[in-house]
Amino acid sequence: MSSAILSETDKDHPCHYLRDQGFADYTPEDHATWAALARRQRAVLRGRICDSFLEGLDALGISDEGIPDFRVMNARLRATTGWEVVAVPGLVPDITFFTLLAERKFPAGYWIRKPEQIDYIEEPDIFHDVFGHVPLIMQQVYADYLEAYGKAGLVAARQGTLHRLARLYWYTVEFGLARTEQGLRIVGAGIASSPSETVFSLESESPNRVGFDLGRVMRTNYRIDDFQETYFVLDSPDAWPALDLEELIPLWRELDRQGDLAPADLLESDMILHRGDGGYHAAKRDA
Ligand code: HBI
Ligand code: FE
Repeated sequence: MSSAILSETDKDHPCHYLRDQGFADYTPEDHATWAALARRQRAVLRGRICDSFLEGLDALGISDEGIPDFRVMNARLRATTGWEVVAVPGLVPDITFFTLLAERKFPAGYWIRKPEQIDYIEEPDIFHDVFGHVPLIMQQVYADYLEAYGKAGLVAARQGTLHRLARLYWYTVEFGLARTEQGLRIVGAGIASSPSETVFSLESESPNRVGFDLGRVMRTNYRIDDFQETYFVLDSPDAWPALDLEELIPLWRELDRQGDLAPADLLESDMILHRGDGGYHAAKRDA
């Protein structure tokens, strides 16, 4: 495997993080938590999520009934894009994460939040990781983007430019929007697994919505504690950027000269689809 830069004796090697999903161990309460989350999310996503996400859910058998079995999902995923979902206990180190993606393996938490944590969890659980992330991996262009992201991450880690890759992931895979003929649609898993951000990202006057630009995104800091102040918008739900290392490495050098941007900053050169009034975050600062 060309991307295998870690040996099994290295503490970050994926083998130290992989688990069995333990499908038989979920309780009826766990399945009921999934069912409640999935039903609520499907209802709010209607007319707001890109079509390929809903197609992916159905093709993978990710239902509103209960927690999906990775063995069933993986048979369909392998046959379609050559990916598989692997179970991990929580966040894995960056190098581990990139190594797995470069091998077309998506790490997903196997645990599910407790009923009292329905609306907020600190670390990604199976609902965020599987319902939010996995449907789009049935789409070839997205599957290729994630693999390229993993490979670029391994290079970025060696070059000290990890923060640029983390921003790219954040503003595309987690919080991306896309233009369609029917209007803006959600493509990001962080939005697609949150009922409140599903509505906020598309309908609030508060955040900026700016056309995606690779360099612009990799200069931009993000917030992890609240809704985003800026959402970046792909030209279409399959316009995932090509991550060519021959272009990325010089681009990172150029961005170092340009300096970073705050989450709400707008530039003359931005393609502004909506100039946010910033009302939501301003009200919170004044509170
Ligand atoms: N681990 N399980 C898991 N899931 C993630 O999304 C994840 C991770 N480790 C690192 C990470 N994300 C990000 O910091 C990288 O995109 C940079
Ligand atoms: Fe995520």
